[in-house]
Amino acid sequence: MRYFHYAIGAAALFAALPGANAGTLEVVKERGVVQCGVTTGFAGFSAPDAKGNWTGLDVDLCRAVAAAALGDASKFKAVPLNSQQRFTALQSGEIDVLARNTTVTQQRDTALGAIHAGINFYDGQGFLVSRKLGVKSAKELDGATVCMQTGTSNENTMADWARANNVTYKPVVIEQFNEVVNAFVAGRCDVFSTDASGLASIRVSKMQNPDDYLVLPEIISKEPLGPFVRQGDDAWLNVVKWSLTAMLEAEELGLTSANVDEHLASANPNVKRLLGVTEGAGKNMGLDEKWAYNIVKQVGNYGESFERNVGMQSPLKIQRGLNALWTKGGLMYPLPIR
Ligand SMILES: N[C@@H](CCC(=O)N[C@@H](CS)C(=O)NCC(=O)O)C(=O)O
Repeated sequence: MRYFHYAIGAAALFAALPGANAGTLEVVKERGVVQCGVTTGFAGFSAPDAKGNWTGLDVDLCRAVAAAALGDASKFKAVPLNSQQRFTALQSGEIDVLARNTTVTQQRDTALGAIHAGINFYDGQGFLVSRKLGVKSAKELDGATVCMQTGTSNENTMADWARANNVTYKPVVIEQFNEVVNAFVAGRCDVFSTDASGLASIRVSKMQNPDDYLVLPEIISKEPLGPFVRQGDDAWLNVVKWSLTAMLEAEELGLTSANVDEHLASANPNVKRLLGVTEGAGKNMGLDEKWAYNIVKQVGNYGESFERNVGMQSPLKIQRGLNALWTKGGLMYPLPIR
């Protein structure tokens, strides 16, 4: 609970300084680098590779923002943050954007002084168990010990679900991600509970034998994950929001990193506006007219990013599901760029 009081205190402090939150785009342009808050290492979403380069679905959002604001997707710095540290890092100005499997909740969007800039992954909370436990459904979890990470929405969701379903459990809540994983592997808890995407990631990247573990079929909540910025800086909020939109719109229009150059000659007015052939969208945000072209060319569209990082081309093998475009039965509905 101390975390929330401290965080709200920091938010109130920021609100007390007029204009203290404005001008992130100018600061970023001046600095030449986007400071992007990510996890301490969460395969598929944000993790360093063997060479220390950060990759993942969330990292692609950092890259897209850097491409839009600075014309170069490599001009971002990944700032690793655990679940507990992330909002204070945003409030203190240590990062410009938080792009880190963070659930959009009313409290975070209000009292915490943060504001979400879209949804880049629709998720829900689930359970990971060792097959040895012999459990096939969450309904059999009565009396279980449940590992969770401090400062996540997962703690509250678990408590609500258990109460509603008359399940008793013992929480084991640990601050550092690797320590929660180790506690689970060592059998200090029967269950690991977090976002289903996180469980898929933990299972394939952290368990020595992924097949010894099972993600239970129940999803107990809505966990819409998205990037956050500070409240009170609409210009910067727009840069992040429309960078994500551009990745989705590119997918809807069939533009990829491989074919975007051919599409510069397209007669489709939506393509022309997105790629800056028809000017305006860039100027509207104080960005170069090639802002979205640079995103698509250097990062790719949302579908490319999804498949390469968490989808069928990745070890996680997550289906598009809710994260498919609205034209394909999913929830991804990019707002019009015009
Ligand atoms: N979506 C949830 C959970 C996000 C979260 O922080 N998950 C943990 C996994 S248990 C994580 O990413 N840990 C990585 C780290 O702390 O570096 C939230 O926003 O609270």
